[in-house]
Amino acid sequence: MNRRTFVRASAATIAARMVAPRLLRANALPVERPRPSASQLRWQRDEMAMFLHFGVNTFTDREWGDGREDPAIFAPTQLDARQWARTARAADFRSVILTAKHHDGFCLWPTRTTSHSVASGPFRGGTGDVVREMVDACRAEGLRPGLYLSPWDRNNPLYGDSPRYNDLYCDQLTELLTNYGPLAEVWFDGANGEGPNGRKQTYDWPRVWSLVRRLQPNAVMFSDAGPDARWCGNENGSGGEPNWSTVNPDTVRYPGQDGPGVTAALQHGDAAGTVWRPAEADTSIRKGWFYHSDDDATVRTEDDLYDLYFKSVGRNAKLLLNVPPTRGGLLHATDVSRLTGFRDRLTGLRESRIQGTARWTSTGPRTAEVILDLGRATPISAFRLGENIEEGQSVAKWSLYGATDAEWGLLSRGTTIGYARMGRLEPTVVRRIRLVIEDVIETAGEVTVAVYAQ
Ligand code: FUL
Repeated sequence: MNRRTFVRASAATIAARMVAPRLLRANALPVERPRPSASQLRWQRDEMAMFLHFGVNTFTDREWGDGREDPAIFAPTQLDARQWARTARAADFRSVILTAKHHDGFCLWPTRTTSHSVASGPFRGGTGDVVREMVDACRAEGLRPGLYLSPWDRNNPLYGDSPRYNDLYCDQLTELLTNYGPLAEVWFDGANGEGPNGRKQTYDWPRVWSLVRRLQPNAVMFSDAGPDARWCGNENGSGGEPNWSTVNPDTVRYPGQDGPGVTAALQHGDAAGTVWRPAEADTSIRKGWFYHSDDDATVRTEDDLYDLYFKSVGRNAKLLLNVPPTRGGLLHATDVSRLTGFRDRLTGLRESRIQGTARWTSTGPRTAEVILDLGRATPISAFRLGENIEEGQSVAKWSLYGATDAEWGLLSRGTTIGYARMGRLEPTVVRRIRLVIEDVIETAGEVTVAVYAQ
């Protein structure tokens, strides 16, 4: 191996390239390892998106409306989508996803498909369009908009009449996908409740996905079953350990699928998976997804948000953090100030990065080691590892050591790295850092290592 090819001269950034012959696990691996599309890459590098749950539930204090809500109750009087977008941007979010329709069926845009929408209420005198205001605000603030259209619809009489409801659902999607410019993400859950008289709705997911692909080829489609990004298997925002961005598409075939192995497949992905489908970790800044004044005391603290970043982005997932607008139509002052504190913590982390000199050694066909000399004994409290995922994901096992003199002490160890693997440490004084890559499943690209004082 030519060492020069593998070492990046930049200070605390260490690049290692390992050659892993296909021999050992060749039969378990696809010939071509999956890699992210340009959209998936951008989606992951965004790191954080903001979720906005807003609708009739905001006014009834429910989490799941039953579809019988009077559209007149949707009456935000101070709605300012620019405040949502400004808050998101200031806190380092790169996109915002709005509930265009939740399970109650109330549409936040003036759809032609039903009168159960903003057009039937007092908002902007019946001429308003929350989706339009959200996408315009995002673009004005340099953010990319995304939309969630619940497949479960407790209002629409066609729900449960499978082909007819599927037509209607695709009509709603078509409106959203054609009238609002480019969308970063289209978000689907698998909720599939009762229809009128207990009728069961069978969704046509292949049709839905091909419609989105055709009308918004650059949008990332999220659901349990992707096709572009997958649910991480819980609603507390934690990425799996391990967390592979590859999956076997036969394990979770449609959103809402239940059964043995589904949760584990969502959380961990599959090292031998044939499809690139990274995990998105969704959670709320409050107890509920919708705003309830009773939840004002449950807003995550900045410490909690900082931890959440390590558990999601720091475990190779994308963080989708819900921050629900109030009845007035604004993000609550408490949520905004917690987000500001969180952003300050992230900035502090990035600015506390400690520079050093890297030395790389290949120790075997599937192993490598990187030593980072910080030049002086200095306290560290966090680290970040990262693979160059443009080339796929490969690291399966690693250990991180620190030393002030000749003796190495274990700081942390883990399995996958992927886009990012971060950890917080008890403040430890070290002069040198050593990352040992103990196993890879395939040729790995660059592995970067950074350490931080805070
Ligand atoms: C779930 C829904 O049932 C919840 O209300 C919420 O929207 C969550 C993000 O997705 O499927």
